[in-house]
Amino acid sequence: MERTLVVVKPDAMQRGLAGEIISRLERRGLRIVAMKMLHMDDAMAKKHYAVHEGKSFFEGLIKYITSSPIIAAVLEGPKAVEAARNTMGKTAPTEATPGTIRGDLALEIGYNLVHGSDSQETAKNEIPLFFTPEEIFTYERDIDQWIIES
Ligand code: DAT
Ligand code: MG
Repeated sequence: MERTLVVVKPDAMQRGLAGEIISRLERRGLRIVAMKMLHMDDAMAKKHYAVHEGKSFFEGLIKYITSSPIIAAVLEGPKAVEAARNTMGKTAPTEATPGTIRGDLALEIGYNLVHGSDSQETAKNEIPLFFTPEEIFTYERDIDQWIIES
């Protein structure tokens, strides 16, 4: 089953939106298979956002993502990457459709509340930075038979 990394970013934690964000993804049908709260340090942030190194917003992004504790989670489901990204909405919140997390709850690109892996390959690289294999659970929910076609 496909997996994706979700991070509830510092602004969401400060605004008390962690439950709302996780709830929207969970209600969509995605299965939580790992979750933890942590405060990312500089080195971890730079690894996570390595692809953006050298861009004008990189330093601000590192400062922001390390400014407060965050919640990291691995969510699982059919097309989990696409489902999570669509539920989050476009990167720039003013371009995000109403009904999405960013479209409903955010205004600025630098405070867009949530991170989601952008491909299966990215997810496979991002997840091990946050979780050991033992911290990721394999299980089924009774309700899965009404959410996930076998
Ligand atoms: P996403 O988080 O939707 O995957 P991304 O990977 O392109 O977007 O960028 C990572 C984060 O960096 C993004 O959530 C917010 C910030 N960011 C991206 N582009 C930016 C820009 N042009 N100006 C300021 N911040 C930006
Ligand atoms: Mg990205």
